[in-house]
Amino acid sequence: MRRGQRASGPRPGARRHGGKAGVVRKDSGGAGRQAGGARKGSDETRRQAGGAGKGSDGTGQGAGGNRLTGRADQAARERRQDLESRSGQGAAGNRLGERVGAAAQSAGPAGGQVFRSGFAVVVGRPNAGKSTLVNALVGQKIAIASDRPQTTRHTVRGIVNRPGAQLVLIDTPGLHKPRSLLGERLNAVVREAWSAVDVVACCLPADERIGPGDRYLAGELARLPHRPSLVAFVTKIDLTAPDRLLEHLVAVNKLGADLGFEWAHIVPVSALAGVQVEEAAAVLASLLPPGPSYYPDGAATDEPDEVLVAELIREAALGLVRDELPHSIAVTVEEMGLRAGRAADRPLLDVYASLIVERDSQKPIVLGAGASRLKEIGSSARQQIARLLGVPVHLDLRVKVLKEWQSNPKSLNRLGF
Ligand SMILES: Nc1nc2c(ncn2[C@@H]2O[C@H](COP(=O)(O)OP(=O)(O)OP(=O)(O)O)[C@@H](O)[C@H]2O)c(=O)[nH]1
Ligand SMILES: [Mg+2]
Repeated sequence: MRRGQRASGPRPGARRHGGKAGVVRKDSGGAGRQAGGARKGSDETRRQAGGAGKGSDGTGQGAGGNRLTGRADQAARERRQDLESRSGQGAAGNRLGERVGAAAQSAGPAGGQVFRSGFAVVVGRPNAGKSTLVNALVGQKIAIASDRPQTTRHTVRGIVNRPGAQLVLIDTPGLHKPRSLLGERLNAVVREAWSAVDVVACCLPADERIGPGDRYLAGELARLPHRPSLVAFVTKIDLTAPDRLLEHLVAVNKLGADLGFEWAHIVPVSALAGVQVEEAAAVLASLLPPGPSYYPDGAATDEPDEVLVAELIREAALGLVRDELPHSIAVTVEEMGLRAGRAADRPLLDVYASLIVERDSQKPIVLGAGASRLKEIGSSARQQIARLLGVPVHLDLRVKVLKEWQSNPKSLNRLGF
């Protein structure tokens, strides 16, 4: 992937959710539809990309509100320019031409070879290593990961460019037995995401036996009417001995056979140790149909910055709380922008965010003694955000209670679920 490029975000068929600037939005609905739409062909794709670019900015912050994130370290300058443009200090520019140009550029066969492109959804039960693998495949962190189950709560698209192919990966929440309305909605997000993709990659961690959750999930995959290619990724292989891994591979193969299908590939991989990641990308790319690039080269994701920022704050919080609390935490970014009146070489990004819990009793836990835990969360998140956006950050983080939000349809809607 070319480093340093950042561009605006084409989302073929993308739907922008309304709401005020920076509030976490969920885009789950877009994924399946996007994939479905994109398969209609390049003209349609370009038309849709144009539509998404022109009229989609629900943030009210200009064209920069929804764009592709390049490598954090080298994209800093561009990001800053973009932030400046959003703060009224420059022009956002028309990136639609750039997108369509990129799509047109790679629409034809490269060097006589057929160019492949398409969508692959990454599924699996919670904690299976989906997001970590997606980050490894994309080559940068676009999705948060933690050892707390159900870390991922919306689909995240990551773009993997390889010679001769562009793969759009869709990370999903872990499919699980729901215990709340949130859980039901997360499962619906997964089912919608896999409903119209070319490939479904099912993560089955090597350090855990195939369980009822895996069988349930694989059973659903076997019955998908549009018959995507099914790939098994045996994740976290660094955690198992070779003989145990062999046993697991046999069990994965049997899982398909018992359900009447054969995996197109079974790929052992370790995203953390960087083992077989390239092979995993190659396998997915090989299963894509011929087609044009949907995103410009160098693009890594189309997550809006506000969403990435909210997720980084949630990730920092997940690392510092225990038991049931991770499930109860949501984060919204209320406002985000470069502080006015700063010297050009000393920019500062103000982020106003809320860390939301479900019960009054949870508030003091998140705060910690003398608000020490909240400070720790804020400090850790601030560093991550500054790294991602390439600009120093002032983070104003408050704790709010939104009673039983996981089970309240109105609260869930408000939070973008
Ligand atoms: N040792 C090892 N740990 C891994 C690997 N991949 C993921 N993990 C760890 O497994 C945990 C879960 O990883 P995630 O990527 O968040 O898993 P997920 O499937 O996205 O989880 P949900 O979003 O909750 O469904 C984290 O603590 C990761 O660091 C790997 O290859 N090796
Ligand atoms: Mg995840």
